[in-house]
Amino acid sequence: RAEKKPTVIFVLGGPGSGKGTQCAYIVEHFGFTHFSAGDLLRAEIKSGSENGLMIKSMINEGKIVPSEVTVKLLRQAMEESGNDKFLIDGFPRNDENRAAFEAVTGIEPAFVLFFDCPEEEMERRILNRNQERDDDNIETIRKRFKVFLESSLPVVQYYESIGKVHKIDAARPIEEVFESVKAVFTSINE
Ligand code: UP5
Ligand code: MG
Repeated sequence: RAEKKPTVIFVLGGPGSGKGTQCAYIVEHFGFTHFSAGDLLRAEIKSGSENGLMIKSMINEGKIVPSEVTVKLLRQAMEESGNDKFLIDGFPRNDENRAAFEAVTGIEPAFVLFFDCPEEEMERRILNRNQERDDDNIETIRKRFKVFLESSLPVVQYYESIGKVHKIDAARPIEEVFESVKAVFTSINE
């Protein structure tokens, strides 16, 4: 039985680059279901699962949670959603994440959106956010930036090397960034 694979778009970019903000707009305009890997992990902590403490300490250190945990949460969320078009935000964060998702789901992304933003601007945004996230303190923010440069940018570079990245200048006002995002989705649908 040939089952049609869902469409997946990975939404990548540094901490505070605007991934969640832009995904909310994409959902409104283009009918995707949005899953933030970070949000799923934070929900897992709140649920009191046996992995909760491990996840909490990794997030507080800005470290990348083991793929088996994150991929399982993403796969469950996708299965339960009833949709077949997904924005996966903040994942994959390293090469191991990327390989594990592909091995478990058999899905390769249709394309990757990459929000490019200078670190000073991302830091400013996170410090102004006030969402009471445990990792929004300056020490953890610096660790998140370091992990992003060392482990996550190489994933973006990999997808660039196979021609799948749409790079967006994310250092502009929210509406302007979304105009560029919209142009990508509109050109894909034609
Ligand atoms: N804002 C947004 N766009 C703006 C704009 N154009 N101009 C001005 N302001 C703008 O935006 C951040 C703030 O900036 C908001 O206040 C917004 O209003 C404003 P947001 O859209 O929230 O940015 P986002 O890129 O989503 O930032 P976030 O902090 O969520 O990114 P991270 O990648 O750091 O966080 P995430 O939740 O993905 O991951 C957190 C941690 O979970 C990781 O550090 C890691 O420890 C763990 N994790 C894993 O281990 N594995 C995973 O797969 C995923 C996460
Ligand atoms: Mg986010």
